[in-house]
Amino acid sequence: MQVGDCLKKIAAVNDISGFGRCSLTAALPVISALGIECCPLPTAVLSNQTGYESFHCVDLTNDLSKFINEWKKLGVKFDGILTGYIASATQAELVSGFIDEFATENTVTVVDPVMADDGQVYGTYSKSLCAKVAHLAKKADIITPNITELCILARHSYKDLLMQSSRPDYLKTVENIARTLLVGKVKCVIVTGVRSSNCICNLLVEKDKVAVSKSEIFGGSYSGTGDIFSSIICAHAVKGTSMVYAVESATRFLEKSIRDSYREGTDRNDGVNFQKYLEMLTNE
Ligand code: PXL
Repeated sequence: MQVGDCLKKIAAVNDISGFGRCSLTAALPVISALGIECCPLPTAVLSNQTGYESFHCVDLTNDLSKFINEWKKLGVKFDGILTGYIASATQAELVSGFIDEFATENTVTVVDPVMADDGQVYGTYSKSLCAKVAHLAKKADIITPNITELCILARHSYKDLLMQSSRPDYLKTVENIARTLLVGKVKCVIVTGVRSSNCICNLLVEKDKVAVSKSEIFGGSYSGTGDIFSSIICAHAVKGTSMVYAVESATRFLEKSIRDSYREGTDRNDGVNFQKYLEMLTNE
């Protein structure tokens, strides 16, 4: 490292949940393992993520601007901004303002439009919050929706899309839907968890590029995998790594973590055993 070089920084706007290995409990170790400082801007504090039968949530909407104001006083700059779970529609507006204020032309903004999974909108996401998240996604350089979130953002029927999932041109159909989101600032759409012919794919779609990273399927979906994925993507984007490599790296890391959790019989709500594999990221 040259004198004057300092560690790059990502502002991670997300909740912190005591259990579920998602949001900030995933972003902090993963981004740090990739050699980047992760600065958390917490949107809420939860006993555990909302997929469990019961949870307690302290919504930090009323404190968010105070945190942001202190960061303004510090004069901090970020190489990346990564957003995830948002606790209220008002908060989505504050996060949007945060991006306006802190994203310079050299900042990579990654919006993970957390809203839904497996065709179901999360219980804590109202219609107006989903609309605000869709608006926030327009401010990103990179977005990382799962299939359900892709359908919400592109106003496409999830049911219709799922009915086509056994067709040979399914990935092409998903690609075409993702392409409709390449507007304005958005240069890259990465659709996660696309099930196609006995494997699960992450599909990278850019103006002149498409790439697929395939992975074996182990069980159903696990909490936090989207957060681990977007954290790896944001860290690599900040490092200037090619997105094709970044998606492949995130896919391999998650495949190992998910396989380990599946073999152990981990409950889906508890997230995946990613801790054992962080070394894969520190060596990158
Ligand atoms: O991983 C997405 C996520 C993040 N944060 C909280 C959640 C979820 C998904 O359920 O409940 C609190």
